Amino acid sequence: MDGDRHPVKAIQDTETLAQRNARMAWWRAARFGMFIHWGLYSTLGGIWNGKREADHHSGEWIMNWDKIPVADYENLAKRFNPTQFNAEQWVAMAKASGMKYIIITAKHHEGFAMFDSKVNKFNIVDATPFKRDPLKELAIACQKQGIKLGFYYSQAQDWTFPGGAAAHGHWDKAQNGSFAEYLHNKAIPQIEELLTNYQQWGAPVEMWFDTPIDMTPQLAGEIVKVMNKHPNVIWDNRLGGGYEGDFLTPEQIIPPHGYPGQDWETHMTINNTWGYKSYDTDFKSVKTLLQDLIDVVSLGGNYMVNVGPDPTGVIPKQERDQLLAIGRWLEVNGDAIYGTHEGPFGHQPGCYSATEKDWRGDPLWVPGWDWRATAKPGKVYVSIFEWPHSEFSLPPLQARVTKAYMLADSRHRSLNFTQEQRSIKVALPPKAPDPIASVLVLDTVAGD
Ligand code: FHN
Repeated sequence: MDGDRHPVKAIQDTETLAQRNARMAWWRAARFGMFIHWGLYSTLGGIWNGKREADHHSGEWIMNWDKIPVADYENLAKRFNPTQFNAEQWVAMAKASGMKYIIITAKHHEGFAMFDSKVNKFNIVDATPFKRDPLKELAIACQKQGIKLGFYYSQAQDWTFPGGAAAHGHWDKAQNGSFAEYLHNKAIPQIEELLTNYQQWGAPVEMWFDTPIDMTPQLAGEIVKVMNKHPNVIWDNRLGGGYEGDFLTPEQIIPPHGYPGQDWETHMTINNTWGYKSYDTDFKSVKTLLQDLIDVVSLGGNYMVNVGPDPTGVIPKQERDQLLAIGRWLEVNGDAIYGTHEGPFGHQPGCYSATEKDWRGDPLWVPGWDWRATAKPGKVYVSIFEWPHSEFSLPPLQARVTKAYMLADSRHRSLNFTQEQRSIKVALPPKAPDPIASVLVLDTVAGD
């Protein structure tokens, strides 16, 4: 922590380890969350003036890519009427998918507030025919269904309010203004609204800041002052101004070795966009999503998968189907994920050999383990991706294994195993219980 350099000390600068562990406990146990990017951009679905955004352009950036004038963009609000939105259904879907928390965009870079804001009229209640506050409805539904709710807030970029930052620069004179005034007159008061208006329903548990363009230590410190009034609300590492927040945020990647000793969360799109694009059907398979979840948790991180609801308020069916399939796996195998941490064997991702070459002379691809391990006291969970045709062997373990069984076997029947100094060998059943990931459990006691 570089708390000495901060003009305003953040909770992370002053708390004890025990306090930090208590603050982070729910988040570390949760392991799997849902990101929701939903805003005015959803009404465009990636198409402006009949032209599709490039495949690598994310839907929520359409205003910036197409340099849409502020007045034209603001007009979109008049036709944003997501009458199919049903908070209960969204939350039930997240829950059935095994997700323990939801982070939704309260305001993305476009500057449109998806909540009832008294600070600025460019919001879903005042500027649209919909007139409802989805964040309030979600907060109520989340509380009822036992899911945690947090808010994404684009603190620096704001493409419709004068002075808001814009990556690649402003393109409309309506955007000209002072960044500090934008922060004082819009961002900070809206963050305060978000932190106080939903408290009665237990929200938010987390603030997710992003793209800290122009955030000086001084200006970030002003937001920290507000966050300090809500010490249990955790926040990510993208506030800016040198503040590290509570957790790292690898985006669209799984760091090959995790970040040992630190809290981190990989967040990932389900197709190639965060905000809805009507024509992006390049969805990741259930196998990829599920094995990524297991991979991330085996490295000690959280995994947050994004959905992009459409302008009517519906989460696209394919997104729902993929996630619900993961939920079905978690129903059987959730013990291998929730409340676990990285496994005891380290990690061996596939890589190109530094020394060996293939027949063409290119570096040889050395496959990593086709299993991943997670652990909690007295248990090691080995999620096997490729069912071995011969004996299954694991690296040595200091702890003594007392029993081996498949998690999917409701009777937890013991499997034969041997534990030697150099390896553990387990006689697995002939057929994999699951086509994507079958969990072998090792019960352990401290080694002699
Ligand atoms: O610009 C945003 C992007 O739209 C999206 O919200 C992602 C999620 O992490 N964050 C920014 C890019 O890093």
